[in-house]
Amino acid sequence: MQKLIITVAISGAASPEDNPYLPKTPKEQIQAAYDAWNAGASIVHLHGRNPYTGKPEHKAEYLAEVIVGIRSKCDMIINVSTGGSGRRVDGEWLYKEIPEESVKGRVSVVAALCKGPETKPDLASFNAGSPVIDIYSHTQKDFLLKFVMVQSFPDMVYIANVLKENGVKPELECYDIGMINNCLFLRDIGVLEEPLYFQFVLGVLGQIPATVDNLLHMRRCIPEGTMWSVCAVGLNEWPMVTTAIILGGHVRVGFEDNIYLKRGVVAKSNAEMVEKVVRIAKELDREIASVDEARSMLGLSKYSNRR
Ligand code: KMH
Ligand code: ZN
Repeated sequence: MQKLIITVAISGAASPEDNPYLPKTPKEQIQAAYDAWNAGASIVHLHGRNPYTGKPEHKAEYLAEVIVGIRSKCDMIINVSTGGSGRRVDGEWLYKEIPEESVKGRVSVVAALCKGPETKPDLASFNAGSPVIDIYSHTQKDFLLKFVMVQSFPDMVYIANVLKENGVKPELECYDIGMINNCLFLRDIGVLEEPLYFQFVLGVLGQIPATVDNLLHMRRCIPEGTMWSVCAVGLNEWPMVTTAIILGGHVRVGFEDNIYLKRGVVAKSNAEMVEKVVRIAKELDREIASVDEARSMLGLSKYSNRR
C-alpha cells in the first residue's frame, strides 16, 4: 500500500464569524500551513482571502503572499482552488458583478500565479461538473448558500487546458458519481492526462452522502491503480478518512470542510486535525508520506515550483 498523503485545507471560503480559530490573515494562514506540515501534511489546499477583512476573496495577489510565506518555511506541495464559480439559485450570475468569480476568472488566478516560479502552484482543484452545493440552517430554517457551481463541459475543457499550459496538475474534485464519469470522458477525448488524481468529496448537501458504501462505489468507478483522496463535510470527515486509510486512498482534512475533532469538540487548529489523521494511520499501520514521497507518487517534479 502507498504511504498516506495528507492534504490540509486550512480555511477554504469559510466565514470568519463561524470559527474563532480559522486562519484569516496571511500570517495566520502561513503559520497554519506550517503547523500542519510539522504535524504530517504534505499538501496545502488554498483559497484566496482578503488580508484586511479576512473574508474569502480569490485574488492572485492575496494567494501569492501566502504561497511565498509558506515556501519560506517549508517545502509543502501547494494546491490552489479553481472552484466556486457559479450562480445563486435566484438566477443572479455572480460573475457579472465579480469577474474573478467566473470560471475564467478563477482559473486566471492560477495562471497569474504561474508567472513567477515562487508563486506557481503544484496542483489546482478541478471541479468536474456543476454541483448544487448548500448548507441548511435548522435554526434559521433556510439554505445558507443558495448556490450552484456552474461548469459546463467547455468550461471544464478551458480550465484543464489552462492548467496544462501552465504545468499545474489538476486534482479532480468529484462530489458525485457523474463527476467521475465526466473526468473519465475528458481523459478519453485527450483533455485530461494520465495519471489522474481524484479527490472524492462526500457529504455536501446536494451531492453524494458520506457513507462507506458510497466511497467504495466511487473507488470502483475509477480505473484500478488510480490515485484518490477523500474529504467529507463536518463530522463525516472522520469515518471517511479512516475508510480511505484502510483502503489505500489518501485524505484531506481541515477547516475548509470541518471544524470538529469529534462530536462536540471543535478543533483549535488545522494541525490538530492532521495530528488525529496521523494517530489513526499509526493505529492502522499506514505510514505517512513525506513531501518528497508525495511529489513522486503524484508525478510532481521536486522542483515543479521552480520552472
Ligand atoms: N470545500 C469543498 C467541498 C475547490 O476548492 O475547488 C470543495 C472544494 C472546491 O474544495
Ligand atoms: Zn477548496
